[in-house]
Parts: sequence; structure tokens; C-alpha cells
Amino acid sequence: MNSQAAQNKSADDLGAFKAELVAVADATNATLDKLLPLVPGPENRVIEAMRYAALDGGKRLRPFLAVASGDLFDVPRARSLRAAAAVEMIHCYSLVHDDLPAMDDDDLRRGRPTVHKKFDEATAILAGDALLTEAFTVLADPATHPDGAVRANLVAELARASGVHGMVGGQMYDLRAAEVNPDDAGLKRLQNMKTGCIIAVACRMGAVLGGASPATVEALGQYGMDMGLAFQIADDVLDVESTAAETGKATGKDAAAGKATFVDRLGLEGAKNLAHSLVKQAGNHLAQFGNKANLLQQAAMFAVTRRN
Ligand code: GRG
Repeated sequence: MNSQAAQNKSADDLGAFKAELVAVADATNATLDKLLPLVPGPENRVIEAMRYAALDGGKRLRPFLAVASGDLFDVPRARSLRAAAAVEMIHCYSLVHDDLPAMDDDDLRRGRPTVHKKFDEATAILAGDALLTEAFTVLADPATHPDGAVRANLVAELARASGVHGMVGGQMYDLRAAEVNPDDAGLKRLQNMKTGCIIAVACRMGAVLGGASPATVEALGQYGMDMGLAFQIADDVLDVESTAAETGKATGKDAAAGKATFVDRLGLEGAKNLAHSLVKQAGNHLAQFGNKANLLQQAAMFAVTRRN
């Protein structure tokens, strides 16, 4: 194949990935819609805020990863979409809380007012809390998997990735980064915890649902961690190179806040090169799946070529 043909093939592959991302996003929206029904009663306001946070917008990359990873083991979509919805609930909760005045104090998310702007601060805190807890209700339900041991494993996986040794710990580290001034290894650890753990657990959950061996769950987790770091570096690049109209959220915030990022450490080109080498490294963890993992390979490339 000549190089133009190779480039066309690669563009086609990314096209296949993008079509599947949209299909999984639609299926995830339908699943979330069913899982978050409105109720009569005063508590309905928090459900409206949860639906506002979770239902419209977002690339749905984490749901895609849960479903695509499950597909490697022929997991029925009815099951993998529940894991996908659970991980997206955690992700949406983290965005709602991250946008609060006490954290990043953002007015814009996914091209719309943030939840505390649309509703109010107390409702936004409750909506985040409720999305967090609802994620575990979804995983613990027998509809997710008939075997209680598998459900317990999924709950433990998601709890570990979301909690103090994962996303919450990473957020705390991030809030203290100016004071701690991490070296490059520390910055990598921060970003792995804050961003990588949730991306990795989406991949791991598909494998757990499929009854994969611990080594195979780990391989998919490593793919997710490498891709997650690449994704976060790409996010930091977009913060410099993109606009709010493109990303649907404020840009230029990292430099304004004096945040430690790999863009700050390595420059734009250095950061982009690191992100691309992490994509390659992520792909290596998928070797055992051969062509069956093509969409996951493309997902890693998408993480660093996306414009929002
Ligand atoms: C508040 C506990 C707590 C944690 C917050 C995830 C997070 C930790 C903060 C969000 C801010 C941020 C820049 C996180 C890094 C991960 C990231 C790039 C999130 C945005 O993910 P996308 O691009 O968003 O997948 P969409 O809207 O497409 O779902």
C-alpha cells in the first residue's frame, strides 16, 4: 500500500470509529434516560439537574470504551451499556463538582451553562452526589450481570478508580499542585489519578463483564491509562490552541491559573510528541486482540487528534 493509500485507510478507520462513537453515544443516552426517570415530588429538582448534567452533550468516550472493550468478549450490549452509563454518571458528577465555585468556578460546560449556573450551587452539589451514588446502584443491579461476584467486582473497580486513590485523590493533588510543585513523575501521577483512572476503568469493566483473566483486564487497563494520559495532554494542548466555541468550555485557564501541565513543561510540540508516543504505547497493550481491537486503536488516536 502506498503512503496516500495508507493515510486514506487510516482516515477511513477513524471514520468507522467516529460512526461507532455516535452509535454508542445514542445508545448511552437512551440508557441514561431510562435510568434517570423524573418523579413526582419536590426531589424531582435534583433529578432534573442530574439529567441536565448527564443527558445532553459530551463525546461519550468512556461509554464507548466500556462497550468496545466488552465487544472484545462478546458481552451483550444490554450489559455493557449499563457499565457505560455508570462510568458516564461518575464522569458527569466529576464535571459538575469540578465546575463549582469552590473548584474551577466555570460558567460553561458542553457549550451550555454549568449546572450550578442553570440551577443553583446546592442543587449542583446534590446532583453530583446523586450521580455518584446512582452509578453504583446501576452496577449492583442483576440486570448488569447475573453473577453477583461479577457485579461486586465491577463495583470495586469503579469505586477504586473514582475515590481517593483515583479521581478524587487526583483532584486533591491538582488543587495542591502549585504548593507541591510536582516533578514530571509527580505530574504524570496526578494526571493518571485525575483523568487516567476513570478512562482505564471503563476499559477494565468491559473485560470484567466478559469474564476476562486478570492479566487481560490489566492489559486493557494499561491501554486505558496510557490513552488517558495522552487524552489529558491533548486537553492541555486544546486549552492553549482552541477556543470556547470549539470546546464548549472556557479555554486558556491553565496558563491563567499557573497550572502545571506537560504543555508548560515541554512546550506545545514536546507535549504533542509525548501524547502521540503514549498513543503508540497504548496500542501495544492491545496486541493480543489483533484486528478485533481496531476501533480501540483508533479511539486512542482520536484522543489526541480531537478538536473538543
Ligand atoms: C470533582 C471529584 C472531582 C473530580 C474532578 C474529571 C475532573 C476531576 C475534573 C474535570 C476537569 C478536567 C479538565 C478533567 C480532566 C479530564 C477531562 C479532560 C475531562 C473532560 O472530559 P471529556 O473531554 O468531556 O471527555 P465530555 O464533555 O466530552 O464528556
